[in-house]
This record gives sequence, structure tokens and C-alpha cells, in this order.
Amino acid sequence: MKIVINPDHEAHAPETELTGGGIAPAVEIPARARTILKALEVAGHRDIAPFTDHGRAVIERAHPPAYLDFLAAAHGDWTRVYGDSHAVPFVWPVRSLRQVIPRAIDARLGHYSGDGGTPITAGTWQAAYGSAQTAVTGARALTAAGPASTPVFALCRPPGHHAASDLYMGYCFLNNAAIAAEDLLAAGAGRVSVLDVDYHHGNGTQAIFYHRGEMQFVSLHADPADEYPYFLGYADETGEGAGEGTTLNLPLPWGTDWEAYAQALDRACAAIDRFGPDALVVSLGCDTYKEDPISRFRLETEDFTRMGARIGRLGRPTLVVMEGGYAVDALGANVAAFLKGLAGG
Ligand code: Q9C
Ligand code: ZN
Repeated sequence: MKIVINPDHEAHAPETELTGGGIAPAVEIPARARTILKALEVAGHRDIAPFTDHGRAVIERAHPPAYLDFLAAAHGDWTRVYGDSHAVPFVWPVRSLRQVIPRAIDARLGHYSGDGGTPITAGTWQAAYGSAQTAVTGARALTAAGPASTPVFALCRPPGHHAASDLYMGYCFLNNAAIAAEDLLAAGAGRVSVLDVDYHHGNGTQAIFYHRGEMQFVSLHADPADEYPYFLGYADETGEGAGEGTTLNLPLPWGTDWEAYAQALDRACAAIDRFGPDALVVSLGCDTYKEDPISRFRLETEDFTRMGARIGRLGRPTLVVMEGGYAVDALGANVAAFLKGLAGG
């Protein structure tokens, strides 16, 4: 199995995040990617290489240039006002306010963000850019290997599935899975499915593909009535226009264990089978693990092997893109377990 890594992820190392009414140690941290890489080496993976840079154009398939310009400049703009600290939004253009993009950095942060818990640091752009290029490098490897390809794992960090075309939130800045899916399409795939198994709904990926008939988005996640991101991910969201019927949300209650999860996964896989994609992108979040510090599902390490095996039986060329998972001590083992199942045991 080919594995693509992002050495630049280390540039995004927030110390703290706003959460639960105060400032707490950040959970989306470099140790996450380090422990995954170490576990994959221990598990015997040898085909590990850093991303190659395919330029800004591949990212612009999913994000407008103005948003990329904002992200690239945000921390510098913030620093000129507040000094060198994490850039954090504090005010948003919600109902009754105008949807304008003012000059002030506070206003631009509010315009382009969906929460206050996603700090921008001096190295955030470099890391997010590298993460997106890691996904594209994985997509290119999958394309090059052709229809009978073995799976490719893109060790993306920071994650991407909460980022919509011009929106950052949920520790995500650029939508790595959407960028990879677009690249697979551009390389000749007629249809691409994204299966999102992160604990949180992939609101950004859904939004980017909501009107698209050639892209399918299928997600298993904690019910947004109770859980972040709250404002998207309900079962009645099924796509619109050319995308009618190409979105499938399977919200699950807090406390979901493997038995209930597996039933929903079977529904997800059946829907992907019916769609018949030429390639599959898996948004892999291991925050469904029982010990995850910010989540409330009950999967065990061995369940990730079962999950990978079920997805592998779809028999589609598959790119796995790393998303969330914050139980750092178990994260490497959980990713390795998933990839073992995906590869067929
Ligand atoms: N008080 C991903 O897994 N906020 N993002 C949690 C806890 C956001 C998770 C707040 C969680 C985002 C990629
Ligand atoms: Zn998550």
C-alpha cells in the first residue's frame, strides 16, 4: 500500500483552542500524524513518500482564489493588529447582518469561519497547503495504478472535511477529500464517491458536492442534533438539482457501538455499490474510537479492521484521506487496523 505523508504538517502546531467556554490544550496537533506514521512503520509499511507539489490550481477546483488569498495572509494580517498570537474569530455575519467582506482582519476571520475553535497560526497555510497536496499526490498515485490499483493512504494533516469552498472550521482549512475527488474526476473517473466515516459530519465535503451528479457523498456520523457541526448532516439532506439523490447521511446516536455502526455501514456500502463509482475516497476519522476525548461512539481498535474490510469488499480503487481522531495513544493502532482490513486482512 502506497502511503503519502506531509512533512509540512508540523508547521501547524496550535498550543491552545477555544472550547467548552475557555481555552484548553489543542487536540488537533502534530503528535497525531507522528504517531500514525510510527504505527505504520511498525506495521511493516515501506512504501512511504512525501507529497509532490501540484500547485494552487488543483486546490482551486474546490476553493475560490479569494479564500486561498485570505488563508495565506490571515496570520500576517492578524499579527499586524494583535502581535504574534493565534488568529481566532470573535464575530460573525449571522442573520440580520450584511454579507460583506470588510477590510478588518476580525471581520474577514468572521466571514470565512464557522467556529472560534480553529486557530490560525503562522504555519497554518503552509501545513494546510501541504495537506491538500498530500491528498492530490495520493489521487495521482491511484490514477497511475489504474482500475486494479491497491489502496493509497494520504496522511493528511490538518484534516479537511469540515472546510467548505470558502469556509474554515472544525480544525479544517482546505477540503483534502474534495480536492482529491476532483483530481480523480479530472484524470478520467466518470463518477467518484466519498465515504466519510469520521465521527463528525463532513459538512464541507457535502456542501462542495451537493449539486453534483457525478460525485456521491455518503456519511456516517454522530447525530448533528446533539453533536458538532450541528447545522448540517441530517438524514433529509439528499442533494439538489443534478445532485438529487447523491448525498446520503446516516446520523447515529451517542453511544453507538460496532453492532449498530456495522448496520449503517452496510447501508452506506450498498448505496456506493448502486452509484457504481470509478474511484472511492474514504474520509477516515478515528474519532469514533471509544476513548476519543471529544467524541461519544464506542468503537474498538479491532472494529476499524472490520470497517476497512467491509469497505475493501466494495472492490473500488480507493484513496484513504486522514481526517480526525484525537486519542493520540491509540490513533496509530486504529489507523493501522483500518488499513489492514482495507488491504484484505
Ligand atoms: N467542545 C474533525 O474531527 N469542536 N474535527 C469540538 C468541543 C470541533 C472535529 C468542540 C470538533 C471538530 C476533523
Ligand atoms: Zn471528527
